[in-house]
Amino acid sequence: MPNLRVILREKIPEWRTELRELVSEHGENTISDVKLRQVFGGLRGVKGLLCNTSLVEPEKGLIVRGIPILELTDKIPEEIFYLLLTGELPDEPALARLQAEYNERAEVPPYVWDVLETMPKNSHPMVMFSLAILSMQRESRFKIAYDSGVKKPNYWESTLEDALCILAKLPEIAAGIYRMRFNKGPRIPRNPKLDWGGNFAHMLGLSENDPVFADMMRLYLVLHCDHEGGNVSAFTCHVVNSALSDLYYSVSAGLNGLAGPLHGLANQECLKFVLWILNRFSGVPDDEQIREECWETLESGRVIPGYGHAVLRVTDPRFTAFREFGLEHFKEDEVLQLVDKLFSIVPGVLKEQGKAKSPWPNVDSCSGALLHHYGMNEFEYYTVLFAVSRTMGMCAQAVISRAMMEPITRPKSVETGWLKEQVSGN
Ligand code: AMX
Repeated sequence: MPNLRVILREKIPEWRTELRELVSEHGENTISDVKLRQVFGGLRGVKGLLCNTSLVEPEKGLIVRGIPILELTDKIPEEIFYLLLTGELPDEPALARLQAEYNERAEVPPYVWDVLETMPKNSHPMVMFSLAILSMQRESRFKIAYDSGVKKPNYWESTLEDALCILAKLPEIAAGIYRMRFNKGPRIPRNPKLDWGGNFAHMLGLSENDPVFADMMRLYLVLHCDHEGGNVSAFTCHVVNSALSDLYYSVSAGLNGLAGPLHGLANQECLKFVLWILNRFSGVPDDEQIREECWETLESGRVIPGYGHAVLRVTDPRFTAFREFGLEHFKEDEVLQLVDKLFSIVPGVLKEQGKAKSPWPNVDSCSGALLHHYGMNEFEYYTVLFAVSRTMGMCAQAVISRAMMEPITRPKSVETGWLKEQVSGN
């Protein structure tokens, strides 16, 4: 059976040659200018990072290894991880092999549960998730390999091993946190016959009454897999891993960034906003009432959650995929109906306000409505679902960075005085 390592061992030398030739022939070419305002603007638009796993086109959205995300919605997460890593979708034997590799590594060390159980009962689920991953750092194969003197060209192999070990355990850890933190009863054992996403749905304990929940979970895990290299979580993971801190350190660090309200935590804010409106009007309000509600939010200095994006300038195709899933399976759901109404009203309001560069919905605008429909009402948990999925992207990016033998990340910072000097002649 083909194996990820074999495929990567074939591809990596070609990728290295391509990059080496590019740098040796054109290393001194300028490929990006930096405007002074970008220094104060979160480096938005500054092109200085390499990432081949995915691309976010302002007018098209997420493209994974050349394939638009809307063409991947029938795939399962394992296929996506394979695609992120290798640039190809796996055939059936390769997929079976990857699933077998996950199964071999799925057992969560008992001390992880001990760590989680001693945490304060009101700890945020993202803290628990990040800490659970960090607590397993002693398992790192990269650390062992590095300490035993493995050479730089081979770092990617033990990084891949760490990636597989982490990913294999995430569904059980994440589901265990859900059940522990929200008093859902004992943990549900893993079923090795199920796929990664199906198992996660099963261990959460929400799929028994409706098998469509597992399909929704697979879709969720596929849609959130990666979003190029410069977003907060991916970039954080990249920087930490570039210091050769292993993936347990780096993924945990990346997830701490994902936990921010402007990044992955936004999905919990979105559903709160929708439920708050529903509660206030005892149902779905009319268009005028929604418009007023949006203006009230803006005038009080708050953002409308689920709208706007740092890169995208169109409706996020991932929003489209979730909306279509919801409309296909439960179009009578009030929460979904309100999400849909907001979609027809918020962009007009944001355009009229004129601040947001994109008035269109992002992925978080709809995902909560789907989770809520299936009885997952614990908003605080939503970012953990995002995190399970996004770990695929962070891990794939790290394996490739190590394969490309990238050095430690260290951009140059400057002082305000230097900036003044630069512009003083203009
Ligand atoms: N509601 C109100 N104002 C908004 C807005 C929104 N949804 N989106 C952007 N703006 C405002 C910004 O706050 C900023 O105002 P300021 O000049 O007073 O600070 C101005 O418009 C310009 O911002 P921008 O360049 O369009 O966006 P950005 O790249 O700085 O930020 C994002 C992008 C996503 C943080 C922002 O659109 C936002 O806060 N949206 C709401 C929260 C959200 O949905 N986050 C999820 C993002 C996706 C993810 O990572 N999960």
